[in-house]
Amino acid sequence: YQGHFSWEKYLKETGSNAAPASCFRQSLTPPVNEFKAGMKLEAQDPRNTTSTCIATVVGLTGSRLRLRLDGSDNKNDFWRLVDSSEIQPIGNCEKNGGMLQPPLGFRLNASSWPMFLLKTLNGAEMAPSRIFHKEPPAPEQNSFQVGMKLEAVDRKNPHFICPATVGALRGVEVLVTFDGWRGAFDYYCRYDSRDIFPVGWCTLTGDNLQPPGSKVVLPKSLGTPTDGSGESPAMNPTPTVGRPPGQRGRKPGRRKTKVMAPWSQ
Ligand code: MLY
Repeated sequence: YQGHFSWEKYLKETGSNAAPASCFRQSLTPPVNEFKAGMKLEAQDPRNTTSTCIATVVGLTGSRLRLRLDGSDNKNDFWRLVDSSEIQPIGNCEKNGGMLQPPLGFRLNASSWPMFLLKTLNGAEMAPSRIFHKEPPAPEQNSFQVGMKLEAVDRKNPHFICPATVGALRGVEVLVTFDGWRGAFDYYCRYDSRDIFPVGWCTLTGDNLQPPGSKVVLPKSLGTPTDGSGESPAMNPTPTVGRPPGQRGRKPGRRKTKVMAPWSQ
């Protein structure tokens, strides 16, 4: 169940095409997620990619894991596919001659790291190596085209996967733009990024695809609307009159009006 959003209807309504699956560095049949909350594994520290840390699975969503580095806080969770090369079974780092590192922002004194490591691994449930999947190979070249539709991680809110459009190409990079949102969430990534997926990915994995935002984004040639309403969806307009400047969004106590988007089922 994906909040009534239907790609089939949406592609028709917008007269657009999905990027072919061969454009992406993703498995054609998404990898099964056999991880369980509480399992421990090794992960690259996203804030310090040269260090390998211990991570705990704190959530599961489709083919992805919500991870938290042991010894870190709960404000820096990150998401990885079960076929990411940035996660490994415990023991892998040492096997390759490396040493497990405390995460950036380790909440204890650095000198207590060895004892912390012993304690965190003692009696822990370690994710078995058979539930890790090999990362798919990268396509040979960037074969995206401007206007193609895809599903993409919102990097500012990485638990969200959202309908998106290729906004531009720049060598090996693609500009990911989020449908129905102004530019604030856009980003360039490599064509073989693990954060972009073919249309239908979330349906296959059971991950939760967000519906598009409701801002009508006009083609650049028609000029940019300058109403200053920021990133708030247009379908839920809130008059600025009578409200303190800078305070945006919904009036307290007022219920969001349910508006049917044309691409809803
Ligand atoms: N609280 C945020 C959420 C925005 C999400 C946008 N993504 C889906 C592209 C906001 O309203 O700004």
